[in-house]
Amino acid sequence: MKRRHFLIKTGIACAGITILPSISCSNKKEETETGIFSLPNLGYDYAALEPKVDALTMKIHHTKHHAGYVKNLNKALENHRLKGQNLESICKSVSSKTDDIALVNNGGGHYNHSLFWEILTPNGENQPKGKLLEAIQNTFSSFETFTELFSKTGATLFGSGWVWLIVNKSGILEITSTQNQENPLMEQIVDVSGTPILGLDVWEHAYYLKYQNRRAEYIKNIMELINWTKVAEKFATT
Ligand code: MN3
Repeated sequence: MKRRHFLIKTGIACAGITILPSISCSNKKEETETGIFSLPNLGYDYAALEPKVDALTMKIHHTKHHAGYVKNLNKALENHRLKGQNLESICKSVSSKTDDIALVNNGGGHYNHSLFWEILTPNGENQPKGKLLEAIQNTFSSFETFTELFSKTGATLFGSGWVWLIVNKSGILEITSTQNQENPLMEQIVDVSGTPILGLDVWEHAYYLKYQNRRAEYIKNIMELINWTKVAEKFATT
């Protein structure tokens, strides 16, 4: 808790970074070679998730919030020991030390949002299929129970953060949440670490224009926009 309080007190803008191979990114080659990160394309229009997520929220979220994290990540890396590493490596390497705070906030912000855009689709699927569905049923007893637990975790998270479905160190699916722009790759920072395959942004900026204080309603609706095919691809590579 001391660390989280410190992050808040410093007032450093939170953002995230990620260079997952599967994340679509117009400058992926450049990022891999130079460590300079850029804002990925969404893969769909800002209005494509209407009416569940409104176009203005999507546009501000992408062009202001996410873009800010990318800009501040690149700035934070200028004279940092992790410069030149890819986004996943940066997330895995950051600690709670003062030197890393900007990378936690902005590296996390870039990673988290890149994943978020990727696992949403206008053609949301009701539920996963195949091995991912089997794994969810084995771990949570049913897809419905998983959805209930995942949604409740997001709805009850205090303040700003993310709810995740991860493959943990034992290779088991697990639901977890993180504060601010932290994520489960940050094993030196979070209590529960692993590889995220699904992440949901529950910061107010993700829903407040349309839903105001009704976070649970936002979660219920956005869970109908999940690209389970993409989540299953991520699960298959863990
Ligand atoms: Mn956000």
